[in-house]
Amino acid sequence: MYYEDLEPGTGRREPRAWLHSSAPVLSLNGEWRFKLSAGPAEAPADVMTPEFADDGWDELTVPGHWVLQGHDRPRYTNTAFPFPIDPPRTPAANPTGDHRHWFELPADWPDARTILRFEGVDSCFKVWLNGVELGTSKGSRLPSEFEVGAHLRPGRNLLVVRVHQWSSGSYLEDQDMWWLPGIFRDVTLRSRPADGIEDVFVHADFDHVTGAGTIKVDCVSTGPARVLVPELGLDLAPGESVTVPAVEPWSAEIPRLYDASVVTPGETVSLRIGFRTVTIVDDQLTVNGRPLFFRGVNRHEHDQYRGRAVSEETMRQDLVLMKQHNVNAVRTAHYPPHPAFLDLCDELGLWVIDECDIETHGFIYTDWVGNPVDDPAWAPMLLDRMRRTVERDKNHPSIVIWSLGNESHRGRVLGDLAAWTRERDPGRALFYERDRSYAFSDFYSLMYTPLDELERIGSRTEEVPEETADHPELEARRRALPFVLCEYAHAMGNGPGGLADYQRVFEKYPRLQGGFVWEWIDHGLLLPGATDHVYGGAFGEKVHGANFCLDGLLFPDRTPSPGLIEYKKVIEPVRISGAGSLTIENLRSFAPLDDLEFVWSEEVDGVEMRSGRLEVPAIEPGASAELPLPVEAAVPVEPAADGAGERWLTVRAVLAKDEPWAAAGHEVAWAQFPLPAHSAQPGELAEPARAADPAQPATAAVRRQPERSGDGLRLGGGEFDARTGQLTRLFGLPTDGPRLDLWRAPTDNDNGQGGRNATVTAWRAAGLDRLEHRVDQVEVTDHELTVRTRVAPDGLGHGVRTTYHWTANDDALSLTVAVVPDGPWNGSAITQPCENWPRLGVRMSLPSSLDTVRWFGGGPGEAYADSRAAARVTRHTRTVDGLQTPYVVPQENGSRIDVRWAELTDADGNGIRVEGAPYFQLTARRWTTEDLEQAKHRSDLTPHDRLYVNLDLAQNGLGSASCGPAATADHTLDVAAYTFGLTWRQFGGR
Ligand code: IPT
Repeated sequence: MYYEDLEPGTGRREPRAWLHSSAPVLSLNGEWRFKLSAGPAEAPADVMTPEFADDGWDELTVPGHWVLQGHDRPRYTNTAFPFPIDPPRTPAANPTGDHRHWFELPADWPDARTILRFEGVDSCFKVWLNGVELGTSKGSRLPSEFEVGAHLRPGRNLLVVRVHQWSSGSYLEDQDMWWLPGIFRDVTLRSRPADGIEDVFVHADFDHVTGAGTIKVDCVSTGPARVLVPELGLDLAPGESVTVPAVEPWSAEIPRLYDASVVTPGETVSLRIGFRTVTIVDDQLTVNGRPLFFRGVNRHEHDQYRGRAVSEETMRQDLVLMKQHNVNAVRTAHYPPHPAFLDLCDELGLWVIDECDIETHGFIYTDWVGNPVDDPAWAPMLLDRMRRTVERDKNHPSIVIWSLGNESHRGRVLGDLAAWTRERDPGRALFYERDRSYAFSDFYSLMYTPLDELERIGSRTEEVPEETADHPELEARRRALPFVLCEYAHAMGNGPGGLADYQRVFEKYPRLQGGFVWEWIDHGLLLPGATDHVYGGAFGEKVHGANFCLDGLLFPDRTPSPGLIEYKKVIEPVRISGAGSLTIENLRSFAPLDDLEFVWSEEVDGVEMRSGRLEVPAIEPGASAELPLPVEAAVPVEPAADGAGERWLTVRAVLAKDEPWAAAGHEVAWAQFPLPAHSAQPGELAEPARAADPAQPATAAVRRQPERSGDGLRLGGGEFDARTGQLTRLFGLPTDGPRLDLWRAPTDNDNGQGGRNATVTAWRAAGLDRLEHRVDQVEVTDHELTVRTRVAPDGLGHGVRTTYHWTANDDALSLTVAVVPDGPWNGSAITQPCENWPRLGVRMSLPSSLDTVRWFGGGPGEAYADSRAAARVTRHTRTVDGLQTPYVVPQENGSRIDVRWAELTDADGNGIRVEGAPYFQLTARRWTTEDLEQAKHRSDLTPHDRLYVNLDLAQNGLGSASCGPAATADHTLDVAAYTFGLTWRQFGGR
């Protein structure tokens, strides 16, 4: 059967470029008739005939996936094939969708050849026009064209397409994503003029030494053709090469395109040409003579409602968001995207790795036995995919690298694909990651590499891979290749942590040419009428990848997650730094900074005092300039009434004028510098001012004394249970008092991957999720209340001795918490060691009416030890609900870092103020950590009528262990003795 054989297709035309032609095109997108059968055997035999009665059939929107339109169900697997591995056979239950579409041929449709084109059908189909079979095709994310010949009639025509969800092709399409069958990209009829243009291959090189551009456009045409580039005054024959002494090159930074056309008497094809030359010089990929540096993302096509049937508007939105967040490169993981996406990349400026639609990952479960990429019988299917990729996309200047595919282990056939590609297009580099000999790749590449390994690769001291150990020549070649980290920083749930560390290592070694975060967007689906996004397992699938598809920098609705905000900061193309003076570094490869304007502001206690513009000289790519500080740092500024006089200088680089992807004023880069609080030397930078230590009350203040009354105890604004020492009221507000908290609702990265790297395993084994609190002593002295406790889990010998030390003066109630680990935290003969804690702080509850939070510290978004570059110090305000980050699967989130003080107030502006000594980390939510941990979807979180507040000294870093390394040692919260302080005050006029 055609869906199980090793033929890539039948009756199809040769692959060719995606062209913008003047010849008539009829879109066949729209409402089609649809019927799903359980398998090919159950599908109606005469469905292709015009007489067939489809009255009872449903309507289906094409392009679209039937599983997202009420037929059958989507399935998500990461690596597993959702059918038995028996290549090239398919299961009997092979959902088969028959599509019927009557369309009217316009009366003026030319009397010439016509072709029918499908941009993408998942995974295999047969097509009939007016009852006549045109052919079959496989290769879901690739185009197929058929001659319709004399079968097309004036007036009404019937197109019938039978689509099988599973085919031999499915074995090559095991990407980590939803299995979404259907005609999910456009369907068109295209008139082919007698003297028209069949194919075009643009070669436009740039000589960075002379500034000259060389252009040659190869054409396959049925009429005499000319190539016109009006702006350059060119009128060339196809295949004629001409060098223009001066052209403006194309780069992702300055995406200069020249309009061009290929003209025959019967047809005009419009092109947009970018001059650029891709070469590998020594160990670096260069374009136009400059090494590239990828600040990249891996992008799947995903829309929360429509799956991979993404609209052009969505494609543009993705690219605009990428540009706005300083992303300069995209790997089209793991298949060629809709062709319009690549036009947009040319236009807006992105470096592209265009990846072929090949991934055989599921053969991991046969130990790679039967892997198609190592079986010559599969060569036609595989080569067909590479050809269709390269031929379709060969005219995009944005594409600088072809990728043979993803995660398909090793195999001879990959060598055939590489050889064909190099021959067909010597003008681009070639990429394949999984073959550790890299024999078919111009890059050395890995995924999810830990930092220390990355350092070794940068410094060329990495170990020899097994695959090249006995092949010195291959090993020498591999060692000389540029390195690209094609996937890293797994953005699943809260995270990734460590982006700034990766960037530091990337920038240190020229061999490292950057990386691509995994991945751009969460693949959550929003089904009709639902409020929660679903992920694997929602449809009763037996084999599924659960929430492993929720690992993007965008939430499924395309709102940026904190991970994207962090990435934007870390990959800024302009670095502003300083000590004594300012240094501005242009980290771009091609563009000067003349599109940017530099502005500064000076804040005291988070309130702006002065601001202005910075005059920045021209700074060439790779160069930097030093400038004097823009403020008269010696001028004393009065502290704000509620502050300590902490001064900060903020310098921001913003767009000077509108760009196609953002308006003037859009912030590209920024930095903050602490200024001396008072009259220091002009131009001097300083450590941030520290708030007073609450444990050391100012001498002038009146120290309050504890007063007993019945079972209670009052100390300043605090009321305590005299027996337990628990705070019960805080300035009159009921509270259940701050008590030690070491637990957080595990993040996906805490959970690790299937037990690997699961920090949470050690945490749970150490009982951190079930700590009991025992009060050992409540001691009241003249001016102090001291509560000594031991916090420990049942059944284990370790715990923490925790002492709460309360004092009060004037209007302030202060607490110092001293924590000392006790017992065998480093494990025993049968328990494992627990080396770090998720968090260290206190938790308390307050009335839910305090639902506005204003704070001075890091923000506005959440931040953690290894994901805090984007937090800037100023005053921020959010509602309690606005503090939450809505991860699709609830988990720890929303922590604000370096908080000096925070005010939690009600609608009348009354409430509580809490101050750190000097800083704390703040979370406030209307549900508990336990609720967060239990919840599987956002709607599982029901607000209580209390506010749960965590005031932490620190939290463990995030890492990206959901697929990769855990937080590195410098971002872990080690099990050790700590002391921290907090002070509360009544706030407002209540
Ligand atoms: C890597 C895959 O290439 C990618 O598609 C995705 O599945 C990612 O993992 C995890 O989300 S492969 C893995 C072996 C690192």
